[in-house]
Amino acid sequence: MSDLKTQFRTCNICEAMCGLIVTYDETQVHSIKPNPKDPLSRGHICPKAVALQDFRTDPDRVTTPLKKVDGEFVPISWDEAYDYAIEGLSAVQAIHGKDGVGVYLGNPNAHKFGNLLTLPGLIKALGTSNRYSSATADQIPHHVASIHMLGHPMLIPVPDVARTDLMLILGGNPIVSNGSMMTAPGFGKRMDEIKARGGRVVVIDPRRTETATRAGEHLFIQPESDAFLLLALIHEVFAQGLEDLAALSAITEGLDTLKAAVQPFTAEKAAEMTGIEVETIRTLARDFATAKSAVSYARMGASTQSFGSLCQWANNALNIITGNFDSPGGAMFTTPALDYVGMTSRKGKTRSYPEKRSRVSGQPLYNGEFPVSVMAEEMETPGEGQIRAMLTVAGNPVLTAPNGRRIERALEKLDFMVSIDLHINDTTRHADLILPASVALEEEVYDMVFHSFAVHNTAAFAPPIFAPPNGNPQEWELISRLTAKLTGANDIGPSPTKILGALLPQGYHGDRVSVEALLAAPKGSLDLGPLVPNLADRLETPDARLQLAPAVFLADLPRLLAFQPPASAEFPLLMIGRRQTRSHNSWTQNSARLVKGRNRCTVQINPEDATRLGLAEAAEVAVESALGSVALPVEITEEMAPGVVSIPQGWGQRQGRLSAATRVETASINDLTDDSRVDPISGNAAFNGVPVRILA
Ligand SMILES: Nc1nc2c(c(=O)[nH]1)N[C@H]1C(S)=C(S)[C@@H](COP(=O)(O)OP(=O)(O)OC[C@H]3O[C@@H](n4cnc5c(=O)[nH]c(N)nc54)[C@H](O)[C@@H]3O)O[C@H]1N2
Ligand SMILES: Nc1nc2c(c(=O)[nH]1)N[C@H]1C(S)=C(S)[C@@H](COP(=O)(O)OP(=O)(O)OC[C@H]3O[C@@H](n4cnc5c(=O)[nH]c(N)nc54)[C@H](O)[C@@H]3O)O[C@H]1N2
Ligand code: SF4
Ligand SMILES: [Mo]
Repeated sequence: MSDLKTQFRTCNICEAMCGLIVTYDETQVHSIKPNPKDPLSRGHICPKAVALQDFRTDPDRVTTPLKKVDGEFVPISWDEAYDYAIEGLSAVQAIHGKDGVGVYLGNPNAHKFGNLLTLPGLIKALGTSNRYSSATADQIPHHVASIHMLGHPMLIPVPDVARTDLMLILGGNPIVSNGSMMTAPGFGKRMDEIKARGGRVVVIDPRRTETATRAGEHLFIQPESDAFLLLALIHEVFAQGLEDLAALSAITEGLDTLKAAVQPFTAEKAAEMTGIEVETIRTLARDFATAKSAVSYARMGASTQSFGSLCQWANNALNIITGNFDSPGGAMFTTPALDYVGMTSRKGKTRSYPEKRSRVSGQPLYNGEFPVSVMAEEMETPGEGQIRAMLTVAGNPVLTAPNGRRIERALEKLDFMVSIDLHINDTTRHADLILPASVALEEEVYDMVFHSFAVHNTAAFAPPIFAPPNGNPQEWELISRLTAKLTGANDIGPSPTKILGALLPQGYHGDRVSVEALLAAPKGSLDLGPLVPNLADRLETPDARLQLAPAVFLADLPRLLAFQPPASAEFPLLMIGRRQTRSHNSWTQNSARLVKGRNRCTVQINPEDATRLGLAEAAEVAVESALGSVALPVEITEEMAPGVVSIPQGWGQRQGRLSAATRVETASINDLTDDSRVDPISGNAAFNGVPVRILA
């Protein structure tokens, strides 16, 4: 055992950035344990961290470039693969123009700084404006709220969980998800700490989640009605004369406009739409406004719905008018070592938003990307700008985008497709060429994105532990080689670590943080301190003022007022998704240690609804929407609000991957979701509140 080595490393599967201690020898991992001294995660990990080793040794992993020949994938050399990729993409662009190639970037890219630093070069070399990512199936309303209120899409407030006295959580389940746009590993312990100091956590969700149970206070809410609740809370704060912008009053615009705009959004109206009682709403508004500090946090459930942007705007506005913005215990802004906002500052610049609209249905483009909801129609609809070839990098939209089956049909008809991935899966099986990616343990790790959303400022870097198999390049290198081939450049440019080394000195802690300092950090991570008020210096709006009532949100209020839940006699139930501790989106289901045990891909339903429909526990049923049908077992539980059912996201792997040993037949929620349901301001997919029926 003398050759066992140890490394401190950050897990980069999800946003929590847990500190790990990995012991390994030349060929394999011996153990993956939590790092109790990590200043952010403080000893927390989840079962997925241990599976990091499985992604490397997965027998189904793609480990050579694969070319499709007569419908079968055959291994080819890297030289051949690069040439084939460039030929195929260039041929399509020669006939159909630059926009003939579409690009879809999936979630794992956000966790790999090598990809984040090299993909922009590849996209620029392709010159296409047909760009998509999982961000529009997730969080674009947060960015849109920040653009219009604060002037920069990445200037996003984070709940100061360590100091708050009252936390509202709408549409987030951080005990399971480990926090999103809020890096807060070990959230359960953090909630216990809030309560131990006499504070409260109130969860508002159509499902009594793991987070709700541990918080101890939970209110059921009807799907997609959050904006009514948030606007009524604002209405009540004004009505009770409790507004107080504290230090921000000198730099804020639009208080009177906001006050007038929320007039129709009374507690009575919110009660009717949400199912939460009038008195509860009034008391909650008073408690929130009068708490020493309070923070409202609205996440996935409040973002992936028809009113996602209104929710994120109203959520910020509630924090602002109660003095809980940029203030300890409220919503605050990080000062990360790598300051992405500063690097891409928009100060003094005037832009109009949305920057563009999509060709076929006119959906908005933000952050250079069109909504994934329009990707299929952009492939299907002839004319200038039609997508005829796709490049997917770390994405699986057939399972993860709304109306995934339509995407699948559209991919089948493309002239050419390249995927950079780990697996042949429901998306990549349509590719003509698959280029194998390196996995986490084969790469340097530094989190370029999620330090910006962390509840405490830290920084950590670690080198690779193993080399990629078969002498394969690291993923950034393969991306850079494609770029160099496209542009005719002689070399592939600096490594991501080199770029990082040049960027860190320009960040908030440039005097202390460098790659060398991070490598020498005794606990594997540098503690850069708690969140500090800083908004006055950071506002990026053209007039450098905080905009409380941007016109784009006010203009959407009549649509909200006219909203009727879409349940009908034909489709009487409303469907929402859920996340699970032992799976991550659609791609970790090949780890035997994560999928073992009972089939967790079930449709959850309230006992009253189950009885009315004559459904028995564990019975196999069909769940149908206007778009499709899936079969899966029933799970009857008091956790569900009446009238609402839940199916977990990320399942439904049909073919091409999952070796027989670990395969369970499951269903894809996105066979049921509808790509025509979007939040019109941001174009974000409205996954929540899809009308469905259940047939025994
Ligand atoms: N274990 C695990 N962790 C993950 C992931 C994973 O797949 N597995 N995925 C990662 C990713 S990519 C992300 S973006 C984050 C997301 O992290 P979270 O934002 O915490 O997302 P979810 O856990 O899906 O929780 C969303 C909650 O919204 C509720 N909800 C649904 N509709 C509504 C509604 O209309 N109103 C309200 N108020 N609530 C609603 C759901 O019941 C659910 O409890 O998680 C990340 N972490
Ligand atoms: N109905 C419903 N749909 C949802 C959601 C929901 O809550 N409900 N959640 C949405 C959210 S928040 C998100 S973020 C999206 C996620 O949507 P996607 O990003 O499209 O999906 P993932 O499942 O994360 O797919 C990751 C892909 O990357 C591959 N991969 C893993 N690691 C690497 C790597 O290091 N390099 C490369 N090149 N490939 C890799 C995997 O094999 C897989 O094919 O799903 C969205 N879809
Ligand atoms: S919570 Fe996220 S970062 Fe932490 S160990 Fe699990 S997957 Fe990794
Ligand atoms: Mo996500």
